[in-house]
Amino acid sequence: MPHRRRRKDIRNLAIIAHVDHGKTTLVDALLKYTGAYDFKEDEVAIMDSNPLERERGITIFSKNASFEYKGVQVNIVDTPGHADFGSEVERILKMVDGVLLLVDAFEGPMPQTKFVLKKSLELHLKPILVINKLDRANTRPDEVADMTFDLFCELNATEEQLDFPIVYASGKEGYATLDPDEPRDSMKPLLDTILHRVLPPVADPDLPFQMLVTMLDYDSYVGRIAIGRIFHGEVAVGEPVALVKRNGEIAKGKVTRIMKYRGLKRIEAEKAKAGDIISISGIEGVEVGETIAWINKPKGLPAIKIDEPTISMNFSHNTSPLSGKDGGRFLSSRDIRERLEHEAMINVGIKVEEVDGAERFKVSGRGELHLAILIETMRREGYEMEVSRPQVIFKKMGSQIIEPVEELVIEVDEEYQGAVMQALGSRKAEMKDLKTTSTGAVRMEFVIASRALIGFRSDFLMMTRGNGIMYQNFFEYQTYKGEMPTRQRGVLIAHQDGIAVAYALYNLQARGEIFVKPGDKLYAGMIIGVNNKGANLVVNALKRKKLTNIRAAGSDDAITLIPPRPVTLEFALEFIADDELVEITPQSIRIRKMHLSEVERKRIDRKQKTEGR
Ligand SMILES: Nc1nc2c(ncn2[C@@H]2O[C@H](COP(=O)(O)OP(=O)(O)OP(=O)(O)O)[C@@H](O)[C@H]2O)c(=O)[nH]1
Ligand SMILES: [Mg+2]
Repeated sequence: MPHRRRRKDIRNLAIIAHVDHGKTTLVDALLKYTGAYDFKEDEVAIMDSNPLERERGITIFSKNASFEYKGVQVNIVDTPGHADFGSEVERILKMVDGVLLLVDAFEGPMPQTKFVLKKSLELHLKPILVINKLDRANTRPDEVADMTFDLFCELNATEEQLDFPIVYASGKEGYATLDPDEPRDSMKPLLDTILHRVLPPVADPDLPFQMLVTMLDYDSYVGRIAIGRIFHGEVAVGEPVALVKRNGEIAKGKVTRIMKYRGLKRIEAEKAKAGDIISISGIEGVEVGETIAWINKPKGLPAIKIDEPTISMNFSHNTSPLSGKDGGRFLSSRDIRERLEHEAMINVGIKVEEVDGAERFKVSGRGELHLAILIETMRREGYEMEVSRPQVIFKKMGSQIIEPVEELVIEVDEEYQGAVMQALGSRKAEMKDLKTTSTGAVRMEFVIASRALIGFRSDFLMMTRGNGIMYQNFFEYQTYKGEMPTRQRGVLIAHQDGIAVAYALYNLQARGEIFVKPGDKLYAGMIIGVNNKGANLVVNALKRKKLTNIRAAGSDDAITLIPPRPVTLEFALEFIADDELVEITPQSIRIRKMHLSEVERKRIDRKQKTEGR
C-alpha cells in the first residue's frame, strides 16, 4: 500500500452508546477539562442545546464540538442514543477515524450498544471502550468489560479491533482512569488514550478537493449548509466547486462561506483542508451523501446509504371546531405543505407525499420519536394540525409482503413477568432469551413486529406501574405476521360542544381514565377518556348537578376528582385507533374521532359491516 499522509495535528472521533449511557455528559467533562467551554455553575449537557432536548433530557440532533489537547485539535461528534436516530449515527461514523464506545458500568451493553458497535466494526474503526458512570452504586466494571468483549466477538471483530483499550470513567464527576483501583482525579487518561489510539486522519492536501456531506443545516440567510469532512485537497471561500449527486450527475456551485468548529462555536474561515470537519454554504440543492468536489475533476466519494423510512402518518390542517382558537398562526394546508417540504429537504429520512388531492400529506420517518419531534417542533413554531395513527411501512419481496420487526429487551421485577409475557404473546412476539440479572430483575429478549409495538409502551408502563425498562431496536424485515390485536379499551366521546364540568367528570371517572379537567373546552366527537368496558360511549361531560335544595348549591366545588391523565403527544399517538386523530395546537393536544358526528360514525360503521359480510 502506498504511504498515506496523515495529519497529526487533528483527530476526528464520535461518541456512541445506548441511550442515556452518558455521552453528552462525558463531552461536558472533556470540554471542561480542556477549557474549551466556560461552564457556568450547574450547567450540564451543554451540547443538548435544543429546547426539546433539554426538556426530554435526550440528544436528538448530533452535534460537533472541538477542543485542543497537547497541541492537537480534537473534533468530537456527540450522537443521539435513541434507536430512531441509528441511521444518522451510521452516517456520522463515515466522517470520523475513531469512536468512544460508552457502556454504563452498571447496565452493561444494551441493544443500541450492539447496533452502533456493529456499524463501527463494519467500517473498520477501532473503538475505545469507556466504561462509564463509575460513580454509581453497584457498578460491575469487570463484568461489563467481559460482556462487551463477548459482544465484539459475536459481531466478528478482527484481532486488532478486539485489542481495544478500556478506560473507566465518570463523566458526571469528571474523571477517567485506566485502572478502577487507581486514584481518580482527571480526564487526562482518556484524553491520552484518544491521542494514542485514534488514528490521525488520512489527508492529502495535494489531491483534488473532495468533501463528503454527512449532515445538513439551514439558515434563512445563506440557505442550505453542508456539513462534512474534507477527505482530500483544499477549499477556499469564493472558489467554484462541483456537486456530485448520488446518481452521478454534476451540478455547479460556489463556496460562499466556510465554518470550522472551535469549542461549541462555529467560526468563519477563509479556507480548509483535508482532515477538517467543516460546514460550507453556497451549494444549492446539496443533499446528504453527496460529494462536493474540485470543479475541474469532479469525482464522487463512495455514496452513503440512506435508510428508508419505517413508519408514516397522515398530516392535515386542523379541522376541529377549536381550530385557530389556541393561538396557532399557521393553519392552512398550504402552510403545512410548505413547512413539511422544507423539513424533507434538510431532515434525512423524512419523506413527504401528497394524498387526497393535496389536502393531506403522508409523512414518513424513521420511527415514532422521529415524527413526534417534527410535530412538536412545528407546534412550537405556531402550526396547528391533525395527524393519524402511525402506520408501519410494509415492503414487497417478490409476491410476499414483508414487515419490519424489532428486537425488544425488557427488564422487570419478577412479579410483572407473567403479565408482560402474556401481553407480548398475544402480539405474536417470539422470546429469544430470559435471564435473571445480578440485581434479581428478569431480563427478557423478544423479536416482535414493529406494528405490534405501537401502543404497547403505554400498556407496559401501566402494567408495571412505571417500574419496567423497555428498549426496542429495528432488527430486520420478515414475512407479514397477520392480524394484530387492536386497542381493547373503548373511549368516552363528548356529545356536544361546551366546557367540561366537574360534576359530570366525577360521574364518568368510574368508567376509566379521564383525559380532561373541569373548564377544558370540549367539542362533539372529542375523546375525553377511556371506557374500560370496551365499547365506545358518547357521554355528557357538560352536565351540572341539579340544585334540588339550598344545601346542594355550590357543592360542585367539593367534588374530588382523580387527576386526569396528561395527554402528551407520545401518549396520544400510541393511544389512537385507526378512526381517530390527534389534534395538535400550540397550546393543546386533543384526541378526537375522525368523524365528529355520531350519526356519521354510525353510518360508516354500518357500511363497513355490510361490506365485510
Ligand atoms: N451517576 C452518573 N450519572 C451520569 C453520568 N453521566 C451521565 N449521567 C446521567 O445519565 C443521564 C443521561 O446522561 P446523558 O449524558 O444525557 O446521556 P446520553 O448518552 O447523552 O443520552 P442520549 O443522548 O439521549 O442517548 C443523565 O441523567 C445524566 O445526569 C455519570 O458519569 N454518572
Ligand atoms: Mg446525549
